[in-house]
Amino acid sequence: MPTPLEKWVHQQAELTKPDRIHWCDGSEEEARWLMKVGMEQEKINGSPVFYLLNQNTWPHAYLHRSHPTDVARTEHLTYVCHPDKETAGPNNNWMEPEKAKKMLTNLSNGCMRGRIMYVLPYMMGHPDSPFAKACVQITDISYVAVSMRIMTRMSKKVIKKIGNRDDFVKGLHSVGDFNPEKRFIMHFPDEHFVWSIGSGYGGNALLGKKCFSLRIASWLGYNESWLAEHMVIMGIEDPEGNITYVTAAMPSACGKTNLAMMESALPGYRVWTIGDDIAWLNIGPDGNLYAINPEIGFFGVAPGTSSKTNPNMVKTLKGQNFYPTLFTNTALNIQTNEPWWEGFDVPAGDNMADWQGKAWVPSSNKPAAHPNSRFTVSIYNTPTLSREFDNPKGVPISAIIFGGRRSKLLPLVVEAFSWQHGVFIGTRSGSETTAAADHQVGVLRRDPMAMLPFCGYNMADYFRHWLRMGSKMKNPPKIFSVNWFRTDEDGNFLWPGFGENIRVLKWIIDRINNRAGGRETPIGIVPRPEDIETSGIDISKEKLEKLLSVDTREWKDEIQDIKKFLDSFGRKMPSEILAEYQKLYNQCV
Ligand code: SAT
Ligand code: MN
Repeated sequence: MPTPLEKWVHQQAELTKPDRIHWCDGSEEEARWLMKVGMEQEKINGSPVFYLLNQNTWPHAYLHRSHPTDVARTEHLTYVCHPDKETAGPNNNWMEPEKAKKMLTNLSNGCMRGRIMYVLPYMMGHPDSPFAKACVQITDISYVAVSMRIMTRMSKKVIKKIGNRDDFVKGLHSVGDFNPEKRFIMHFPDEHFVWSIGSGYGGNALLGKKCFSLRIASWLGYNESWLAEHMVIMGIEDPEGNITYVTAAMPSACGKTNLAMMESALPGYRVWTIGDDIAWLNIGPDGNLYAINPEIGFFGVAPGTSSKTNPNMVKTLKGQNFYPTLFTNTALNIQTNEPWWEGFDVPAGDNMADWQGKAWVPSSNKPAAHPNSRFTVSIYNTPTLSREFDNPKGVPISAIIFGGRRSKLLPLVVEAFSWQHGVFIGTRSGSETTAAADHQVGVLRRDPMAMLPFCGYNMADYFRHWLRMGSKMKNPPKIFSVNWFRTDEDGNFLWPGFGENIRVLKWIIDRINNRAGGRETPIGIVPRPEDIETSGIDISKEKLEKLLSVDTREWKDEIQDIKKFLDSFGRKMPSEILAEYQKLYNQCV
């Protein structure tokens, strides 16, 4: 008798018609074979899937060039197919599930002809963790199979674990013909199923990542009393050796990965990395909140990564573990056969190829690496990896931080008055756009909890779920907001950022331990200049005062904009959030 898993794989093969099926076991030998298939057999746009890079300077590194139209997540083609539109909410594209499946069945008919179907059994979370989930993804390209092996715990043991069960997490992926017109990323939350066609890019194709671990997992969390969040998890060690664990949610281009691996500028303090993208948060038997990172790799943005901005990531990328390290759409120094991107440690060479493999010179007025070029690398290479990383129970969380890029208005750091006030801060948080993405620069986009593109159900219900979670915990974490990006009148950053951010984290952990002062303002508790450790840093008192100032007159426009945003979720918006809004309004207007 075939198992439900075997039956499911067989059905997908009947539809997609691959030349053959390969069940992956996650071994090193298999990874070597996958790289070979990608270098010698499979093609994208007539070119190989992988190129071997300089193995002396970049051990186990390979370059991948995507299809030129396939360089980022495609949010407008991403759907969450709940039975009714209201459950998906105004924050998601929605299609009636049967209609979506009919359309995808047509697009998938024969889409794997001439290709290998890879069956990838993997866990999100440590296999011994009560919070881990057994998953299987099907794909038809070596790049995705290898990337999943780096990002998740892929092993044939998962097949045993699934056994005769039918409720495993399912993902069906095909690159199709890379046609952006026929590209869809469809989620069926009640079936734990993601169906994706037409793209090989990270979040569109590595279905364990944003698709399952955030969109579908957030829906599971809503129904099962836990949270799936777009958050960094890190431990902060103080000079006495105590480690405080915190999570932080930030939209892209706010330095989330750099924060997770920060090299502290304050002597005696260290940051330990647990995750840079996704946190699953569960209430433990002791009533405290615990976090696990369901992933085991980084899928990070290359441009701007250097020994100055993130020395630990550079060490990670050059690490010796056997897990191939992939560079996607970076430039290539043809002379040295090394990857290169804007902002890296060394200048561009004389003989360069851009991300599409075309000749490039520094005077070309386009960047050589794609602005969203990426690396995929094992977290086990990280010099700052926390020793709790593989702890199946996770780490106890003492603070939750919401970050954003705001040139005005928001102080360097604010502590919420309460859990409810903190949820309001998360709800109204957002970030100004940067030049890295191709939209207008400096426009504020609200992105509650940095989850707007990733919440797999109605966000008003999600806010209610957050409020409910707070009341279930014995000691809910304190909630903070941070903003490293406040500028002066001339547009210069007031705060040096990077390793100096530890000074802000120090205030946060001192607040948790009742060791630091602060002053009450209408928007929360803000440190006074003397509450921030400034030994060994050259920052004027005026600058620090400006960084920590709250001017209620400036908040008038902001308050109107917050109201407009809250209203966009309609009558489902929880009254507790509206009450917090009203308090802010009364104090500022
Ligand atoms: O594609 S990912 O979601 O993994 C990365 C990103 O585009 O934000
Ligand atoms: Mn992310």
